[in-house]
Amino acid sequence: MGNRVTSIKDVFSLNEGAEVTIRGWVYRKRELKDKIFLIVRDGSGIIQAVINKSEPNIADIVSKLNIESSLILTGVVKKEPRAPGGSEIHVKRIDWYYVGDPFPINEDAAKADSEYLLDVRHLWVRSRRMWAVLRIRHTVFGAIHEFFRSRGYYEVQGPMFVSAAVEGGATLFPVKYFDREDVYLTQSSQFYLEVLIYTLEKVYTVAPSFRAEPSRTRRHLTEFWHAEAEEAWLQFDGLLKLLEDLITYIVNKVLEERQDELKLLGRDMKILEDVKPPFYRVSYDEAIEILQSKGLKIKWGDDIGADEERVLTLQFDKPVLLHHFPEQVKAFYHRNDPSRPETTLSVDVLAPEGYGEIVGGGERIYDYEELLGKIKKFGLKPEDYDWYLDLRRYGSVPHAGFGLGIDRLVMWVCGLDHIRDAIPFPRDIRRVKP
Ligand code: NSS
Repeated sequence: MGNRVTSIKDVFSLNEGAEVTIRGWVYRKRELKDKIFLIVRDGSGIIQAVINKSEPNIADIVSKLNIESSLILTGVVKKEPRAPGGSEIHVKRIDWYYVGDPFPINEDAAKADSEYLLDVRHLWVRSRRMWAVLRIRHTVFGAIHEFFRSRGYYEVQGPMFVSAAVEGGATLFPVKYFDREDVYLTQSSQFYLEVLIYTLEKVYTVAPSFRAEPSRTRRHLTEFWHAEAEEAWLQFDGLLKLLEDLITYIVNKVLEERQDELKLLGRDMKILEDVKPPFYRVSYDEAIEILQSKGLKIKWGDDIGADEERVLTLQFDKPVLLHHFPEQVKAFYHRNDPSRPETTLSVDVLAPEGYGEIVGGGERIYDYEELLGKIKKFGLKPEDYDWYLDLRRYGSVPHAGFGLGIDRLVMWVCGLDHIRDAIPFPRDIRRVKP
């Protein structure tokens, strides 16, 4: 194992005749009369390795190898236009190997059975598709941090154990917390970010959020990754621009770093290339009109759910800023628009192509009496929100913020059908394993 090892992706820039050592896993194996072809993968890519059966000591080992057996091999680079990537390795030596059991996933058969692939997720992550998604996801997380840090936001952390709902009681997860009965997993770090703007002004966090979502859908997890930001003095227009800039930044970063992965997933790149400010701005009122004109039974005051978002966003080739929702469809903390108090200074970002909501945000109520009144109007208990109300008692300022569902964003950027393929270990009502 002492030889210098080359990453597979770097082999393609070597000249014909160079000797290389690579290490990885058998991705495909094809045996002919006089040769064995292996496709070997490592963390960086795949390459074809050719074993000549006239070298029995090598061929004997290789014929024992299964899909996903691990190995280290040394050989000579040869240019071969028919091989993936244009080069292959003619194997001179197997330096180390681990045969293991026959791999239980037959990729082609498995595609039809998504439940099976979830059962063997700990093995399915080795597939080319998951490899591509995970690399894109890595770039998305990195881009989020770069964006906020380059604009002077401080990264902060809120607790995961909390004692009150941010987004309504229906999806709260109770936790067995010693002898207490009022402890839950957090639905959002928003209220803690609101606390922290009074010391740092501009804050963000990237953390899990939890929702007891009672049904399995294409876009709901019970545990999802949430990028949230909050900013003192930020008002509605500034918030909309911030969202356009953030999403544009992330998508550009993926286009810059992850062309190969997007191609492997068959993603329509044109849609991503067109993601630039300004996004479409559609008011709730306009959305209701569009939906009614499409024949949907919906009236002013109804919530716009997944089905409606799908109809709406199939009309658009760029993200949509859907704004000014009625008071009754948005959480209590949203500030009512002073010029039209039955609506709120709220915004959802909808991804195009039918994907729908990826962000929820808005201006927050900063006046003490106004917030207390709304808590009561929504039938909530002021004592559950005592410290949140306190923020309005000491030097309150106008402020705004949002939460971006990172798994939903990854799902859209990758063009996936289901959110559970956007995260390595998805959690839903039925599944907490592997
Ligand atoms: O409920 S949200 O719309 N808004 C909030 O939680 C605010 N408290 C965030 C804030 O302003 N700081 O959720 C925000 C986003 C939403 O747009 C989705 O993209 C995502 O979080 N989200 C989810 N993703 C996956 N699965 C589930 N169940 C889920 N729920 C929300």
